[in-house]
Amino acid sequence: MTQANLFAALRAAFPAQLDSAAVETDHGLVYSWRDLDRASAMMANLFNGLKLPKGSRIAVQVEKSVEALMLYLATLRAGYVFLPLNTAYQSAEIEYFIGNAEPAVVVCSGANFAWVSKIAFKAGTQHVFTLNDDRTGTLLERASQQKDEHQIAVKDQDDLAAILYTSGTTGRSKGAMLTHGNMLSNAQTLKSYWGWKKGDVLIHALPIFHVHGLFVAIHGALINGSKMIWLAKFDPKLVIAKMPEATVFMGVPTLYVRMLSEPSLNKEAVRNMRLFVAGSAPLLIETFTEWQQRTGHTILERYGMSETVMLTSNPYAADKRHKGQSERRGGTVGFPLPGVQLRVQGDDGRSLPVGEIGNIQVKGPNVFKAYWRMPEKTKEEFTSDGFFKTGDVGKFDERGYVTIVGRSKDLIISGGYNVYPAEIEGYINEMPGVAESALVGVPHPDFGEVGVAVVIAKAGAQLSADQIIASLKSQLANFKIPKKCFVVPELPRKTMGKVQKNLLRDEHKNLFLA
Ligand code: MCA
Ligand code: AMP
Repeated sequence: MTQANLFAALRAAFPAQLDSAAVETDHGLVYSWRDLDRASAMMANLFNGLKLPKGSRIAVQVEKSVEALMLYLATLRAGYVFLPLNTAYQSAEIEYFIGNAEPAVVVCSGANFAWVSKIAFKAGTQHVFTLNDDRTGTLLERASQQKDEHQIAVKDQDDLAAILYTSGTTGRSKGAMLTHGNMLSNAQTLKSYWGWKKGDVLIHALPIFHVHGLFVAIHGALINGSKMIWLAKFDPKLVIAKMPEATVFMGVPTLYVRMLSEPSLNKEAVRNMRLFVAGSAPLLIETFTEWQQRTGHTILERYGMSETVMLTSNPYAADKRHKGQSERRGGTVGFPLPGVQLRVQGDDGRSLPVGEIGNIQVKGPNVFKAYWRMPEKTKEEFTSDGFFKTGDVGKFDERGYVTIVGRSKDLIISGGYNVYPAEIEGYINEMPGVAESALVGVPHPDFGEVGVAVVIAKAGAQLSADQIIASLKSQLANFKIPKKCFVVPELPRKTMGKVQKNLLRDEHKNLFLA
């Protein structure tokens, strides 16, 4: 078997000068490439010493730190499966993920150890470690006793590297199983498509539990041997202040909106920057244009999913496949990446001509293997000829650019995080006195889109919108909480009884706009 471990490829790209800086933090700490290598080796040796079964999942819910990055690398290196979890998730959410994935190892922050370990041990997890963002925790204590050399586990390209949970329109979250081959092929494609070059420095300001921050940004820098300026949290002033030392930035649209509100964002601040990438949610044309005017840079928008990593991108330079076009067109997500097949189909399964709007389907080395332990769901989401149904709706234009015009899946993307109405409605419907509810996404100047809940009371019941929100807050991750809740006598319906969410969206569309 040839070595297809993603870590082996990343490690091979480390610069020869291992003592040079690989990561610099906002606290002034500098980690060398040798530090990344040694620490990931020590953690990998710790995991190997635990004699975990093949394919073991390592579930991680920790604050962002360089040690958390090392933990990700160690998991790949030792050949186990990384399962990142949003730090905002509360106990019911964590209980579901741990129960479903049955990880052999769970790593959490010391502050959450009591409740997380209880859930983990109940689910049969053998090992629970802690890792804090101040370089403390039992994971580091135990790893420090290990050897700092480690033989990278040999992996096939089809072997699992990570599971990313993503919700569906109905039912519980599904774990998208991504392989070493999925991620390596995507990282290599992006390295060349985005023109990564010697001397590039990335500002990393995204969370590291989703595809954008964990894969696109980290793999992009590491596979190019590029230094990262590592910010624990996004802070617009700090990012702008760091720009003169950097060349590449990646962010969800909200980050660009927030930076545009800073007077310090100007051409002088971005003088050394080479590339600004946006994705995870639609970038408004206003943001695209304002950014161009203020900085002289054209944001490169791309499109991806947890199940597929990156799918399309606006060109960085002339794209030979498309008559040498190099224009980054606002409002589009660019061309299918090299190696990715993307088609637009009608509901009847017919491939649609240029300009017609339909369902986006994709195929390629980047597309995930299956949903974790959900063969039926996996089957439903693929066509008979092997294309994955993205649930996004879009079109091609005559020049080959893809535009996403909407989604067939009931999903709200708020500040780059996905909120599934079905999940929130499920919680609201469980509350005493609630007959029914509907959650819709409406435009928001900061988050792009936010959820608004519309709730019907049972006959004779008195409901308070504030109490509904308070009750949700006690159970769910904060970004999922509707920004507004209305208790109303009835919901608009079609003749068949289906709630007309488009009418609710329309009714509330100006709620957060000036
Ligand atoms: C925070 N809040 C939010 C969100 N974030 N509300 C709605 N949507 C959000 N995204 C609320 C909190 O509930 C809280 O409300 C208040 O804002 C302050 O919380 P805090 O954590 O301090 O907020 P923040 O630090 O300002 O965070 C905003 C953020 C963050 C920086 C935009 O949401 C973020 O990092 N987003 C990026 C997500 C991301 O990486 N997505 C990539 C997914 P209260 O005070 O009422 O409790 S990967 C993906 O989609 C794919 C595949 C792709 O294509 O990339
Ligand atoms: P997830 O897999 O949960 O991270 O979310 C993936 C979804 O994010 C996609 O199916 C799209 O709906 C959306 N998405 C990602 N990038 C873009 C983009 N550039 N424009 C519009 N939607 C996007």
